Amino acid sequence: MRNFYFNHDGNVDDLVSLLLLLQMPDVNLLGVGVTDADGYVDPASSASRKIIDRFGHADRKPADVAKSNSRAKHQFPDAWRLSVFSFDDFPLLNENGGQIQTPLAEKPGHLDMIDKLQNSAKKVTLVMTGPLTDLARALKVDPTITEKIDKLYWMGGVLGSQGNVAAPGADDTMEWNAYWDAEAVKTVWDSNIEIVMVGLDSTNQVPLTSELRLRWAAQRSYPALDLIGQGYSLVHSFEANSIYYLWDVLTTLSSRYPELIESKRVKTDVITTGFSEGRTFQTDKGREITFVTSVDAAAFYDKIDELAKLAPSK
Ligand code: AGV
Ligand code: CA
Repeated sequence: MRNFYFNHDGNVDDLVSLLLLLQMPDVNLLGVGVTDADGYVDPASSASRKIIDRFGHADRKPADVAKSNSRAKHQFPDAWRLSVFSFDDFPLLNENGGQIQTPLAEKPGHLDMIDKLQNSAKKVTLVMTGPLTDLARALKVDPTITEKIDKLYWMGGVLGSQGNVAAPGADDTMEWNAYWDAEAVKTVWDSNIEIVMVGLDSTNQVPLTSELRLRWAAQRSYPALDLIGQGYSLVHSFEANSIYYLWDVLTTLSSRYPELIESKRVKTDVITTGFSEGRTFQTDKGREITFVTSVDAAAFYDKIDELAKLAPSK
């Protein structure tokens, strides 16, 4: 068994990532933290607890879910943050009259992360699919947690010049999770944690297409694939530049199935002020990370199906 900790921020692909992490046969998920970023934190925590109730396996599911009290430097648009209210209301997650077994953790996200890491006998794989704020705050409270982190897999950043932030005062060279709190990215980059960055450069290779939606629809007799199809039906791109990708799911599957991806070692840094706040870039003076360059998309989609079919049927 491998020990994992997951911090996400409540958009559809974050919740699908949780669902799939719960199915990995040799992954013991020690804990889940929810950041108030790309989804409102209350329905995002509630939906996470319901997913664990309905789709977790008794021998390896987390005991609770921690709500973060970290706050944005730049908050996500409400148009994106609202979808989790609908997700949390899905009938598939509310067959128990809305009762939830998995409790909320007593501590906020960053302190929960410290506890779960320090209480682990083994090193932990940390997967983060939203801003890095909770990890940056955890490092300030207890810098020794780095000894318990095997690797950090982070969905965030971009090394090409095209970002995905369309906001006044931003030059669109940055990715949203980095823009939400660029200082936090810097803090994590300044630590000695082994970082694997899944940026837009690789996630651009796995867009959400109508073929994928139909592929999941055709398999909806499997409850987890039904939930995935329903979840993604909440998100559509009506503006240029806001195509939905399987950003977080790629990050999550990379953390356990590195054979799906290719990567290289690069030196990088992050800009924390001005028009390019949140921009990650390559530089010889930067710190070394593993940067994911490409993905075997066909194998990746197959893996989603395979894991989803392992979910408890009832
Ligand atoms: O920048 C990608 C991150 C991922 O962690 N999120 C979505 C994923 O959860 C922000 C984001 C960028 N474009 C979006 C986003 C869109 N069109 N809808 C919702 N979220
Ligand atoms: Ca996310």
